[in-house]
Amino acid sequence: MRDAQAKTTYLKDYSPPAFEVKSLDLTFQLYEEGALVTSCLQIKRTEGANVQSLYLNGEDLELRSVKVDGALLDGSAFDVDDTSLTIGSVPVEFVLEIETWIKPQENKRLEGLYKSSAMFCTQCEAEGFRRITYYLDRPDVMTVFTTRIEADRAKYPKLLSNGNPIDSGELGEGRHFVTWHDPFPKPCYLFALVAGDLFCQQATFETCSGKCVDLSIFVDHKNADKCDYALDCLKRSMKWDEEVYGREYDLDIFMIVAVDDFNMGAMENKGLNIFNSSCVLAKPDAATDNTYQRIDAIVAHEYFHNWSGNRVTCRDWFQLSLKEGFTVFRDSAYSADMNSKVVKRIEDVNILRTAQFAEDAGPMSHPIRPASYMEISNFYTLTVYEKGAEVVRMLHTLLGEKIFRKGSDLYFERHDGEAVTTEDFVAAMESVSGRDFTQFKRWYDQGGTPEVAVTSNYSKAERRYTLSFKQTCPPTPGQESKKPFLIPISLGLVGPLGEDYTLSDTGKLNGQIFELTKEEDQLVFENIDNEPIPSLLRGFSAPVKLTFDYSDEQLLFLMKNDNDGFNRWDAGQRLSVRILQGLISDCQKGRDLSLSESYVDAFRDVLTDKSLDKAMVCNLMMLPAESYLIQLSEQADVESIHRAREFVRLELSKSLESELQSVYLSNMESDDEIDLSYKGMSQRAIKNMSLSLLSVNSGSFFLAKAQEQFKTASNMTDSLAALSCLLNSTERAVAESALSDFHSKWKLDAQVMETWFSVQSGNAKFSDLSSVKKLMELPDFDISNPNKVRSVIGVFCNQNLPQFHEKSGSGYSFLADNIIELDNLNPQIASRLLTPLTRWRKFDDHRQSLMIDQLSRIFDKENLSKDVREVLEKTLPKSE
Ligand code: B3K
Ligand code: ZN
Repeated sequence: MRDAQAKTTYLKDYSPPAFEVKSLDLTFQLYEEGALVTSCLQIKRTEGANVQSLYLNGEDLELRSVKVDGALLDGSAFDVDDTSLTIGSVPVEFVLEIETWIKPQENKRLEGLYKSSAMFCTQCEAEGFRRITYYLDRPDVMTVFTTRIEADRAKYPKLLSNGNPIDSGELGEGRHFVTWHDPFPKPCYLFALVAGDLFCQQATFETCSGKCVDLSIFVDHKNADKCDYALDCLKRSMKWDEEVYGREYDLDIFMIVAVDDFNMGAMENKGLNIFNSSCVLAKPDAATDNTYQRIDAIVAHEYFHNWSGNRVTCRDWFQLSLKEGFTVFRDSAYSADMNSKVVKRIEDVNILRTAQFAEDAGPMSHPIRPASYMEISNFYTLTVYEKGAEVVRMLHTLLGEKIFRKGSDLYFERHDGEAVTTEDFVAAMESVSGRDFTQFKRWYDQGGTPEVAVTSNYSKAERRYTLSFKQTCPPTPGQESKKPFLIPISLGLVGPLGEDYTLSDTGKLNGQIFELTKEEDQLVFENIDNEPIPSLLRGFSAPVKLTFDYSDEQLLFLMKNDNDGFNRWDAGQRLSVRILQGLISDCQKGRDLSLSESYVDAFRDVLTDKSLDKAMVCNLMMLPAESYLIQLSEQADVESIHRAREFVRLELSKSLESELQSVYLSNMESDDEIDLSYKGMSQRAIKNMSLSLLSVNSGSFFLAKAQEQFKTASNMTDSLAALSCLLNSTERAVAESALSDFHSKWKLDAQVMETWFSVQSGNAKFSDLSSVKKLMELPDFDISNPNKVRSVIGVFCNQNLPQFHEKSGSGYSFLADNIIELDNLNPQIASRLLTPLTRWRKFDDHRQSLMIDQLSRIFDKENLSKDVREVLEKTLPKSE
């Protein structure tokens, strides 16, 4: 409904809590028809707070009783509405007891306490705890939790919560209880409860001070053989955090639970992490190498939160990037250490540039610390996470490894047990370095992607080379003009033999880093005998768009010779973008398409360069994604973008056929035992990249090899890669039969079925909208399961771009239909799914109006959730 207004929360309105909770005792009585929650709080008014009444958050709760200091309150002593319970006049210090009845079985939002298959589980971040009981649901209210869980023993033999078990026993009538106590004060968003019939795999870890920690992974019995890898990851992360950050684990036990219905990847609840099954369960025949790497990164991420998030938490949700940006920075460094630094950097930047830059340029654009929100769930974004990590990374670059570590030590020490702000984080870095980061902090509050235009001037006579820099930042919602940022630009000057010139100190350089602080500045290099090629923003030292007018030859040179691995890749990307943009324009003008020989040769060189890391070869061979090309277009022509990119792939496939075939053959594994090391994964990656490129041309070598690989693969990476290639085959029957074989083999494995769905829905050659609709009619699909929604609808709308943007607008109305349906079930998922429609400004007038029509249709829905409403209000043209 268009009239109801959602309430906006502003950072500037923050005020500290008027009450503190000294302890919280929770009792959960779990039944098949619902759960009775009794919460007993010791409350004390904050010194100096001038407030008589106690305001508590609560949603979808049935209030049974309220007692103050043991006395039952009658209805006149409190007010209760859809979102709160206010108790009129309370003493300075008192005991509050509240009983609520909730219905986890009916909770499809997957926030608060809900049922996933046969188990009870929780998700409280950001504001889910208020769906369990009335409480001060804000992260700066921290307390010690004691949780008693009662349930039927046969159905729920495992009863878990945060901290340590301190009591357990029988209750009669087949029921039992377990009581947990968490000694570390925490905000309620870190509370967790799990009850179910679960298999448990255990291991131990000895911490640096010699403490033995029991590690447990709880999963559905059918997944008992999928726990080993995550346990290994957990041990590796625990060790890494001790070695790199000096952080030791603090409780005696650490538990992970896998659940099938989960809104995101995982959740860092204190001592009891809850994971989406797809981000924790793996065995070689059922999980791809990408899944293995994702599991490693997410297990590490959630574990690292124990310090960056739990021990030191956020004062309010505007500070979300304090824990998320920092923790992504930490997990990314961990993955880089486990695999390859350069390859990890390329992967991170690729996501940032294709997806986060698009977010920065769209209607939902916000700084990493937003100034306001209507629904905080809408701010778990690439900006807060990935750009947030880039901002921490810049501090690391500016300070260097050692001082940064001193800063993080100080931050943890200074704020242990506190709920703090991003200012506190930067202040710790200032304290240890003596630097003033006032200007740097603009990164937290100014949104949008800064642009840095670089030009050069060389005087042979004076042997002088000058680089001129100019920074700007486009307007973003609510921020018309921006002040200059502090941008660390790592650079090198590359000589004719590929060597780096020694950069003489110009007074503005800190080693290889130039700190651009003004709108315009220059660097002057003396004694330069030959005009160098600048290698700029090495390692992508700042999240900016940097332009320099390179010639094709210079890019080809850097691609081969730059000493910075990241910039070798980036030179290739710049060149590919230029070539693709030319081809897109040729498509639009109806011209014949052609590719220069030197460009194809560059790919040939990469493919046959035995000195290169194989994963690096895959990245160098990768063309910029269609979504990246859309983002770079003034007005995106999806069909031409798709055609141009497919043309390049076809030409490469034809021209490099024999090289691709020999790379494929020489990287086939002989061993039956799968090698899950980085080397093993890189070898499979280069082999499957070759097969995939060969599939574009669909020759007989490809067809034979793909079919054979599909039949004989002993691991999911190879099996899925072959299947995905077979979908490109010109013979549809071949593809159909492979899909059906795969389905028969894996139909009982939910995680594998997700990949079976997405490999189809994302393939523009194989699937159009009607095939995707058919997938949704299969019994394997379930609209209330977020993973299935993402793997079919999400993948179709975000990856199968030619079909989604098909000009009748059928893709848009399909997405709108599903959002309308999902909004009643799970608003977070509905809101997230909206993203592709919010980008309507990028497309032609015809598509723009079709997309706006669908957005308006969603807006007209009765009882629209806050989540979707906020996105629509910010996205629809203002005249609406
Ligand atoms: N902190 C959680 C995300 C919670 C999202 C709530 N809508 C996972 C993570 O970033 O580790
Ligand atoms: Zn996180």
